[in-house]
Amino acid sequence: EMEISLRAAVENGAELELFYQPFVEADRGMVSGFEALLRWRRPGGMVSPGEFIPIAEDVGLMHPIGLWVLRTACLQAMTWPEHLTVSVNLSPIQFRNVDLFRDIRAIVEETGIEPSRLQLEVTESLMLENADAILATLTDLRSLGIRISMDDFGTGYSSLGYLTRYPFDKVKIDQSFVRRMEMSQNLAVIRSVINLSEALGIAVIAEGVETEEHYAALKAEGCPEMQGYHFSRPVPPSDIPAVLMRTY
Ligand code: G
Ligand code: G
Ligand code: NA
Ligand code: MN
Repeated sequence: EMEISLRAAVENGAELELFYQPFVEADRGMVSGFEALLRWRRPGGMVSPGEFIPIAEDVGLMHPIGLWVLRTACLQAMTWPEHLTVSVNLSPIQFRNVDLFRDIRAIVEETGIEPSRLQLEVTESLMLENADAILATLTDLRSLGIRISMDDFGTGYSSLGYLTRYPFDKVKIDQSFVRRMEMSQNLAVIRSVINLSEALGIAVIAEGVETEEHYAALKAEGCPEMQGYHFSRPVPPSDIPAVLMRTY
């Protein structure tokens, strides 16, 4: 049942929306970019992507949805000040489509987005797929100037190895470490990811920053960029100007 209405939502495009959650640069306390997060507004209410993305993946709808997200996010970013980046999540399923690279390149050209403003977020589960093909696609995307982020870092099976074997520009420290950073084990992981990314020349951002205390503690650890409810929840595009007015 959800499959049929999801198919209709993709075809008429009317019920899908993107919300945006800011990244904050710790030094200046200013917004550096936004992550696009998909929302499905059905007549009965909002459905979480956690619920419908697995279905979209199962029924072959993830590729068209993913391209809609990318095109919409790039067009939106074209209305922002030019220093702001836009981040888009990619499902591992999208990498099974041999046209993925060409489709992304076409959207970059068609929307006119400066490729270095575009970040694509992939999760560690992607690295469990066909490694050579994934590596080739990520390398092709980077050759256009697009940035690649590893999302939810530290939750996977072989996180450290992936960082050296695949061409990432940024790692996103998973929310689970930040949420309970009072525990010395979590703090140790956060510290080592910050040090490691520095040593490897990779950018780093902490996700799930919900409190002033966590913001201050992460700044003290030298974490350069952060994201979380402390700064802003994901907001509709109409709220972006207000978010840009704030400093933290
Ligand atoms: O926004 P929210 O916390 O409800 O997102 C739940 C999950 O859905 C997160 O894991 C998030 O990464 C994922 N998600 C949100 N938007 C997209 C999207 O456009 N594409 C993909 N592949 N995943 C998304
Ligand atoms: O998998 P990914 O990291 O893309 O998931 C992003 C999801 O995390 C979004 O759905 C977003 O709503 C949620 N999120 C973002 N910041 C916070 C936060 O500070 N606390 C919690 N609990 N969730 C957050
Ligand atoms: Na993400
Ligand atoms: Mn994440």
